[in-house]
Amino acid sequence: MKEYEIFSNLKVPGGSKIILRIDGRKFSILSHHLGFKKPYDEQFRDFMIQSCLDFFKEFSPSFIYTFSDEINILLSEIPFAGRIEKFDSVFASFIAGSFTKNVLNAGKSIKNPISFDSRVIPLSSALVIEYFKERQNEAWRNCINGYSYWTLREEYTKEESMEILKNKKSSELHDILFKRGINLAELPSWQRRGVGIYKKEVIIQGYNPIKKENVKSKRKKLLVDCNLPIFDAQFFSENLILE
Ligand SMILES: Nc1nc2c(ncn2[C@@H]2O[C@H](COP(=O)(O)OP(=O)(O)OP(=O)(O)O)[C@@H](O)[C@H]2O)c(=O)[nH]1
Ligand SMILES: [Mg+2]
Repeated sequence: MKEYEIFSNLKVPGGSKIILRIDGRKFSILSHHLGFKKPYDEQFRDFMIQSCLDFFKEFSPSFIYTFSDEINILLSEIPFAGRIEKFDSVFASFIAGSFTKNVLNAGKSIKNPISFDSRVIPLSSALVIEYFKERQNEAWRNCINGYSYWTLREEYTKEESMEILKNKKSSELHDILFKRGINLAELPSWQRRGVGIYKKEVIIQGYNPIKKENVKSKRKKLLVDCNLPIFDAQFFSENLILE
């Protein structure tokens, strides 16, 4: 029957960088059941971050970027001999298992099993930076739309809010929110720009007892960065993400 396993030889192209995008399935319903605050909930964010950290410890990727219910992962090497079936199944189920563990450990109960979808995106190094810039733009759009909708819902029904928001430019949304006391530019960075998980070089102060002198050395420390800059080439080169 092996000849019927027709997708098992589907592999990522050699020589390209591999990004995974893993996205929560029906998380609008899950968030409602778990009673997360709208549009942003710190505990939900922390569950997503913990899943990213679990992934980092298990698979040592180069970079993870998360916002809302999605996780973008730049792999540092190609596991499973590059087999797409393995990537999509193992990584998505790993995140679903981790996320479920995080929810249960926090003392919450779940009605239905949690799942994530997964896609594999092969890119050249130059396009990797473009990819993360695009996802960060999506995080920002998500932030504007989320605040606009949930702020209007305090005064209007679902249908009325959607009608008001239809075809509005982002400057008009800024105005709607500003009039109601929300300045988008002052929202926490993790809501506007998402969260990065990566290893950052830090300088460690030590003491050499033989030479009897203070010494400085470089170490890489895993960082959960909730204060990301707007992504540009400098961010990726400074943090050696594409090395
Ligand atoms: N309350 C709350 N909900 C959140 C938060 N972050 C993400 N979500 C929910 O996650 C959803 C993510 O969007 P989508 O991935 O398009 O929606 P989905 O319901 O997961 O749909 P599929 O991915 O197509 O299965 C948002 O619409 C929110 O409902 C949060 O901080 N608080
Ligand atoms: Mg989703």
